[in-house]
Amino acid sequence: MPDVMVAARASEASGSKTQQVDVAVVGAGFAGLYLLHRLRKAGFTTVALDEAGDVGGTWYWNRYPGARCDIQTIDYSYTFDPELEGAWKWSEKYATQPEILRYLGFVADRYDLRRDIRFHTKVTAATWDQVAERWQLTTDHGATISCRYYIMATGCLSSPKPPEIDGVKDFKGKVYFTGRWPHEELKFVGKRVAVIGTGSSAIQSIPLIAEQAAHLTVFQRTPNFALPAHNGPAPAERATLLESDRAGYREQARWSLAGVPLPQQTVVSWQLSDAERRERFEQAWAAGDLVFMLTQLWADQGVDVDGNALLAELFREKIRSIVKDPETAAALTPYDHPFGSKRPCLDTNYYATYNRPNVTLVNLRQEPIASITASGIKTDKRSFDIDVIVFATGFDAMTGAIKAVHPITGRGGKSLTDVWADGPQTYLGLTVAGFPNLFLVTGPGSPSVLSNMAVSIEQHVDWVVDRLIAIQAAGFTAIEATETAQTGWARHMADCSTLTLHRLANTWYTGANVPGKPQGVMPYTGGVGPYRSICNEVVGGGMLGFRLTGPNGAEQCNDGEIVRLQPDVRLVLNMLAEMNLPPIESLGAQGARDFVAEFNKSRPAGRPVGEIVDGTLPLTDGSLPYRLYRPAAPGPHPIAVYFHGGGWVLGDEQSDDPLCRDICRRAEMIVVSVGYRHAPEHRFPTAAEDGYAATRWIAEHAAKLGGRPGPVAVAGWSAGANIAAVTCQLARDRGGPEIAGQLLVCPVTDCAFDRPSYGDNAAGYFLTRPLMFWFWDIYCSPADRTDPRVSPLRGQLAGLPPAFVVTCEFDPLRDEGVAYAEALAAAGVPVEQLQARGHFHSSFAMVDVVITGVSGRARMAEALRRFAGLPQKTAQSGESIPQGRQASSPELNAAAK
Ligand code: N01
Repeated sequence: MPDVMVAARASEASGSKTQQVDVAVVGAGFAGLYLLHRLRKAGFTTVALDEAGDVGGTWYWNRYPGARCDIQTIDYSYTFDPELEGAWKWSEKYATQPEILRYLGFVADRYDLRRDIRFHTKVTAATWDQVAERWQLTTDHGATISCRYYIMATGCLSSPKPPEIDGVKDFKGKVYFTGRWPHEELKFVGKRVAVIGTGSSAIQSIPLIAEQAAHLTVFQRTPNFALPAHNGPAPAERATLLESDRAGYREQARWSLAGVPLPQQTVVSWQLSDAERRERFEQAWAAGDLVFMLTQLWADQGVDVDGNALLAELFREKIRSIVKDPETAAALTPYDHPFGSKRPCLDTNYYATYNRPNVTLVNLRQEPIASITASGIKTDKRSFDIDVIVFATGFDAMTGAIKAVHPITGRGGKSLTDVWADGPQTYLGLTVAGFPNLFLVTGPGSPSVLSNMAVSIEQHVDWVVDRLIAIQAAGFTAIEATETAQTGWARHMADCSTLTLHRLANTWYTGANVPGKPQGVMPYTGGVGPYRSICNEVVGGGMLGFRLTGPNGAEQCNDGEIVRLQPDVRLVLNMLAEMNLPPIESLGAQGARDFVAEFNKSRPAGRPVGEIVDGTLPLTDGSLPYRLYRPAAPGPHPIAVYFHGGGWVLGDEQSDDPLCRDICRRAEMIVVSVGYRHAPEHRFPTAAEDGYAATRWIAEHAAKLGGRPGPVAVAGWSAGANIAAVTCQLARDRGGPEIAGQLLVCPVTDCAFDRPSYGDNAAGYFLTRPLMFWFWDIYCSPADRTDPRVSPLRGQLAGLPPAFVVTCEFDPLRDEGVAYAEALAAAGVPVEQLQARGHFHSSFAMVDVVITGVSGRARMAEALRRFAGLPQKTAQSGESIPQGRQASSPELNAAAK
């Protein structure tokens, strides 16, 4: 018997006035309407509840003048039904609030949704009944509700912040909130109006209020970046693109980063000249497209403080060129956050409005509001007589509409407010451990507000409803996220938040706008496409991270974490898997070298250094090429001799170019990358002996190379780190040169292959077990393998220079690297270890690709500086901020400047 019928009979028997449904949904906006449609089609009895008097959600409440969407409307629409798409035509590039509201009404009518919506109804409490396995809801209007599943489609920006300014109650004039705007048209003619706030709502409404008001005074706490919308008809080329391949266009949006069909930008800022960057910026400014401006100028704009600063400065120039009064222009110019880290705005005449004689900007950073009085607003310097105050002060975002609206009590009587006391915890942003059968649409932990909401909402709703169908078909009645999965998601969220610059601003994304709210980046910053693939993997992995239960003790729990790799490592590995490359070991030595050379052509160009010089250094039986990287600052600099990776078979003095540049820039040391000889042409011990000979020559010729005479450091990655380690042993045993320290990144240290990492990471992480076997076979005969010149772990370790040893979790070489570090320490060598969680063998060599490797590379550079006796550097350019730590404002300010 269907679930609902059992429940209905139970309720009839008890004679209660409880409404029995399979699913209750809170909210009748974009998400609630689509949920209702899908659930109904799937055969679930459903009721939706909304405090509002009609459908629309955020578009019902936010009726202030100028309210529009700021993602092109062609992209901000439902896509689930091509016939619906054909039946509605948007009139503008960015539709107004009334038109969007009409659209949502049209959708509600088309699918006859209103009959299942209880308007003017607020849920006052939701309690999980463990025995019945149902949620019991009380409401402020009408029957209580009993439902199997409870879905919050409450939106992210639905709970307006109360005014935090003393004296509001004393004010005799009119007070309005942009987020709760009256339905009747307001007239500001002849009025002295104050707008408090300069976020999106204020920036949209200020120009229109200024046109009417006798005088408008804007109270600004933090200036924002705003881009002109250049609104008008939907751009023809976008419409043509959509109409020529509707399905393809929508699919591209679903797998994009922001939910809008724009490609991933690959050109980095330092590959462009000033003129080229300016040209790109001007094009984006003229296009009036926020997502384009946020994602398409250069690849590093959203992930690197330096790349971002170039864009922010172009923005600032624009503000200065539009606003005539220099003091007002200065006050409107943002300096305290990277562009895009706080939600930028789309405007129509915003900055130009400050050129009007009837508009005054009050900079609250210089004169904070002291109080609101009966007749106006007092700062600590002046008083303003005001007739109308508009609060555009924003929302208790992401969690407010879920947590603050009503008590939600889950399993064991736990309250969601208590569980989230230190910040929201979810699995996928959709579910919460301890709260069975509760779903959040665009909850904290989902891409939500960092994406095109329409795209994210459809994905969430489809995923949730498909799961409910599947759960029911399998005979389960309850679904709940596990603690392991939820903790893993929090870790993945934190990893993702090191990728973008959102962590560097105090915003509603981080909870900073609400006094006392726990701080942390709440939306998922990993992108819409990656998020979608993760959700699909959860299903593919047998509902990984969920416990499903049902009648008669039925239970299924495939516990675990869905993402253990760093987010960008995951992307790289997925991309490599999609390329379906032949195993490198199947290509032969020359084929493998050609492959690597070709592969390296597609990586981002390394960043500029002061100078790059190619040269050769002599050997007793020939010569070796080298490439020298010199810092821009005046020398002489200490020297690090670098050995590239490639299993003693592949690569050359140029193949680790981005990493060498990175070390040179960060450590401010000369890096000399040595082109040692390779197998099979030159087998063991050639590479080791070349490494030693090259180091000796470089140390002896330090001054000639423009470096600081004295001890050199050695560094290397993979087989190169093996050569660096061996060089230290040979230098100790052969009377020099003196080595200041060794940086060993994912080193080969031993010929034993039975350590767990060889098994755990045998396949799937680019450097495979068979590939390592192949390298060993080509370089070194089994009889020679225990020689410390190839297995340094088997050598004498006492008396070696200090070491910094880096290992990566998903690397076959992980355990031998750790073993080497431990053995060095046991032998009395000063050692520091970096065991990089979620990284793979190539993470640190993939500069500007694996962005989460930045903090690790910064630590490596600091280690080299210590070896060289250079002073420690402070966090540079926001890049070297350790993972998971919030940057303090002084750091950011220093970086931004
Ligand atoms: O709110 P906000 P919003 N004293 O939080 C200031 C979406 N949206 O309603 O930055 C003085 O952005 C506050 O200052 P500060 C969009 O995602 C979309 O404008 O905290 N000032 C800030 O300037 C947007 O981001 C559209 O220092 C105070 C402003 O008030 C989100 O909704 C349109 C203050 C609040 O800005 C929220 O936008 C509108 C105080 N006590 C909104 N408290 C579209 O176009 C706060 N402020 C689709």
